[in-house]
Amino acid sequence: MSGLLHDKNILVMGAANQRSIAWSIAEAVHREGGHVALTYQAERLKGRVSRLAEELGGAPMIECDVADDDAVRRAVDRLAEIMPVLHGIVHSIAWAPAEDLQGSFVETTRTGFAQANDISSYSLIAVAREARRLMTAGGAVVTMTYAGSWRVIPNYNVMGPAKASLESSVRYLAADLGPAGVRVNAVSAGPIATVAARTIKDFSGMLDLLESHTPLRRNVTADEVADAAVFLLSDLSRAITGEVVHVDAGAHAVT
Ligand code: NAD
Ligand code: 0WE
Repeated sequence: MSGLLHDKNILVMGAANQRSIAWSIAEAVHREGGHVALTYQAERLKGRVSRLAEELGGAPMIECDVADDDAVRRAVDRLAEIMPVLHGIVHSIAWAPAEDLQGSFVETTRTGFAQANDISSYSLIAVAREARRLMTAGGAVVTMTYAGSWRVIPNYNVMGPAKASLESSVRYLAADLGPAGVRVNAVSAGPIATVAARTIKDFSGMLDLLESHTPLRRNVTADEVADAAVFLLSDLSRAITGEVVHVDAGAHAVT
């Protein structure tokens, strides 16, 4: 068997449904010969995620609410029974209160800011801290970010600073875990119509604008983002760590 991730054990966190970027990554990892374990946020998502897991030939599924350190530890304990050696982690999780993704940024609440950073940024540190005990053969951590971290995008609001914090954590984690052979990178994806994105006001207007302005004159698909994640999980990227790779049809390069 060939495949870029042949026989690699990869934990994929953040698949909620068929549109989730995490799901496209899980499919791409499977295609490349990797073994996927999926985590899901809560009981209410279990049914839907189990149908996805079936499509991968019965991938193991573990509940993990990343807001809770004990839940993260229990999830990694369960993972250890299935995958004693882990080669990769995909963190594809973000959340902020809906009321903080509209209106004036200056109205951002203390609790909204704390929650957005807790779920969307701190959780990467919590997961890396627990799961590194399974990454005894080295490995790769990949998280998902968005250009709202470094440029102002209307309504992205509190998620902007949360993604800036996430990208900075990628660099600090890369420095910390590099000596153990663990690389840490982020994919900065252009907008994709997932559940998390479609609730955003005038999302389709944004897609239309990008179609006429990006260097490639189009938007990106979750499958294209997934292929970049596979690259970052694979040995092809063995000298890349602490990096943020834009998969955005070139949007970051133009005004
Ligand atoms: P999605 O809604 O399918 O995925 C978000 C996931 O976060 C869901 O599976 C949800 O269950 C999970 N989650 C939220 N709170 C959680 C918690 N407390 N514990 C565990 N899981 C929790 O949407 P998506 O677009 O696939 O988002 C995935 C990642 O991609 C996010 O980090 C997002 O910021 C990023 N991203 C998305 C886009 C886009 O346009 N869709 C662009 C760039 C980056
Ligand atoms: O990171 C994101 C979205 C993350 C997100 C989405 C929601 C919707 C539902 C976080 N929290 C919530 N909370 C909810 O209650 N993206 C990169 C997608 C996104 O969101 C935007 C975008 C894009 C792109 C918001 C405004 C403008 C563009």
